[in-house]
Amino acid sequence: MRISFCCTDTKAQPWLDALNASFPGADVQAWAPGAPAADYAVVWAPPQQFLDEQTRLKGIFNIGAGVDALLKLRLPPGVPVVRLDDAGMSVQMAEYVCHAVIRHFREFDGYDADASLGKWSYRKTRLRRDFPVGIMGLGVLGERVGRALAQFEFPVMGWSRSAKSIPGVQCFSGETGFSGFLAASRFLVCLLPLTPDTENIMRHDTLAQLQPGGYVINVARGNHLVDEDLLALLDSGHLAGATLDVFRTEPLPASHPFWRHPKITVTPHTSARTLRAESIEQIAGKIRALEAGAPIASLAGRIDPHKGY
Ligand code: NDP
Ligand code: OXD
Repeated sequence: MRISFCCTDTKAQPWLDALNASFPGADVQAWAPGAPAADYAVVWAPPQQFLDEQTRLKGIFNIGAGVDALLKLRLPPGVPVVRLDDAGMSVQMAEYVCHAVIRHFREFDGYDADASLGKWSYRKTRLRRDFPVGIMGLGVLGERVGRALAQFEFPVMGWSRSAKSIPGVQCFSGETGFSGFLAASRFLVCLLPLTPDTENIMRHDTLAQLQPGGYVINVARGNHLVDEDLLALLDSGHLAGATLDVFRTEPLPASHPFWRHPKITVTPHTSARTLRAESIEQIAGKIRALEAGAPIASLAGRIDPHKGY
């Protein structure tokens, strides 16, 4: 069995060592142009040439949850694409989003500013019911975030393509449910995959439907958000702030206004990192299952190319 590793912006050696340890006797290689075709590919944003050279792949394993970069490429026909299915990401995402929601709700930014002046002063208490949180995307990550926020007793709303039932989360679905979902939300958390249907979904006319004093948390992809529309709504006062982890261009260019905006917190695409040990364990388990004859349909995390996620 040959496994080819082709991951942009990722140090290959630790992954190769771990894959070799999982499959003693297999031929595990970092891809270089012209390398022999592999049975399985472990990828992150590979070049088109890598895919064009693969003539016998049985599976493509993406070492992230989002497959938007991969699905832009011409994939070998009929080869299943499998994403990471949690693999330690959902708890990180829950931490990140709960932290951002609580920091804004409890005005910890303001307390930090006061503390830097040596000032001991209280802010008015706020009511959770005035800060309902809407989560776009109720998949592996969105559902975990919703359950975590519900533990803190925030009113939590969720929106997905198909109808769902999640304890502690008021669920909306489909295009018909979207306006009601936005109008019921003050915080808006984006955990959608990037597809033609979801690109630019956070724009002036949608963000304007959030409750006054709205707060945007984008942890999905930069292309979900129209940057200028966010800035305009922050400057008009309709939105109170934003925490942004993902951007149209990454790294976020030094000249981008998000870096210096007083109401925007920027983090460098770090809300839920790929954890190597958990990811290899998951991928290796799926390769073993396929080699043992398991039907591809039985693998969790399989991408539906028609849906784009
Ligand atoms: P999933 O595929 O498990 O869930 C996607 C959710 O979005 C589903 O609930 C789906 O609905 C919903 N959805 C998709 N299209 C639409 C639509 N047109 N209208 C309404 N709802 C829609 O993805 P994950 O939860 O694992 O991950 C979400 C995204 O988070 C990833 O695609 C990736 O881009 C991003 N991400 C970011 C990270 C970071 O560090 N910033 C780390 C990991 C992921 P339904 O359930 O009905 O299909
Ligand atoms: C992912 C990511 O999709 O890191 O996993 O953004």
